[in-house]
Amino acid sequence: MRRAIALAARGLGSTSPNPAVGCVILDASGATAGEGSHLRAGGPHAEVHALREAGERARGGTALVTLEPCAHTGRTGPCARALVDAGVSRVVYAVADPNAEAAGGAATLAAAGIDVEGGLLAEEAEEGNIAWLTSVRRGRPFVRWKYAATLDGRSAAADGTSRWITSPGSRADVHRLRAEADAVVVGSGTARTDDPHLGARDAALLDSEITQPLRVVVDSSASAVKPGARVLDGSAPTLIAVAEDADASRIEGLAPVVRLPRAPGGTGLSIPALLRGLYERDVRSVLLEGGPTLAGAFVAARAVDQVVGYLAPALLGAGPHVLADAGIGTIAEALRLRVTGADRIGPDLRLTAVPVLP
Ligand code: AOF
Ligand code: ZN
Repeated sequence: MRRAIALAARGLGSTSPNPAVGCVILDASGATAGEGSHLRAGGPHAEVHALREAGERARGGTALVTLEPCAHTGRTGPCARALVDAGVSRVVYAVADPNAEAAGGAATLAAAGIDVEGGLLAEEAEEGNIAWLTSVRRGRPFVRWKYAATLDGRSAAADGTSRWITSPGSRADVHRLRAEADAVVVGSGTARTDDPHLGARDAALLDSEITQPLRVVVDSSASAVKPGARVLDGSAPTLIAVAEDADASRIEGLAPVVRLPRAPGGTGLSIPALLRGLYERDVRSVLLEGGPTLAGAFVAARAVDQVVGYLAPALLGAGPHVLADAGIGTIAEALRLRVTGADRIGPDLRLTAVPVLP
């Protein structure tokens, strides 16, 4: 199963709106007979690739899959049926399929007399497919909020300078997160002051091997994105989200524009409406990159599913904080998190945490 989880990771960033899935087929003697990864939506499922490689050796063998095999005929045929037809005698999967349309594979397999077991290394497999699983369960994209800060939580110095707070290793890691995401989202302040490019680069990969995320600028008053901005360089698609009542004539023609309602009582856009709009565009995972105002609005909307903080061992004592007002006025209202990872990246610390659900 651990191998299947590693195979699933190959599809991260390229299978959306479908899940990243891995599969290993063992023959009757327990030797690996086939391996498969789901690589793109509409393409063969992981089980199909693995069965193809295993051929006759699948008969009497065991299939290990990171997600419950599907029972539906969608863009491809049902994998549960393919496993029955191949004659495997045992199927072990990690996570049950939350997609109502495809679920039911375990029951199909059991009805065919196959020995079925779910839940093996479920936690690890969940983590490897967290974006897709969360988006299906919530009916909106998974949101990962990433920030880089000094140890005292500042994202820039008092004079606005911010390059480079974290080390090259941390910055490379952010590019990996961008490549995994379907969309990278920033607010108008970041667009105005940093003129970010928001593309993914990877020293180990060719540009053509990276699926570039959709670049989204939340520019409610349609005033931050200017002609010549780096997000408009055409190297990846860009979407500008503006308020319904904004005068978008300045930016129409620069990039596709989506008009959204404002947050009730606020000046920014409605975060649920923004996420709905992105989900409708097949976005299943969002990397929220800043700045503090937009991050505050996401936290206020309880729309952050994971926090990834890159902490540089430096102190500033002044300058903007990574998170602005999130509508939290008292300690009892704090958004409590559970740390799921603490890793050193060169001189920096990368902390990963998820909200503790009430
Ligand atoms: C995948 N790859 O390896 C597995 C999936 O759009 P379809 O017809 O390809 O079906 C997608 C659904 O099938 C998906 O939402 C999930 O519930 C199930 N299993 N999907 O894309 C795979 N095993
Ligand atoms: Zn399938």
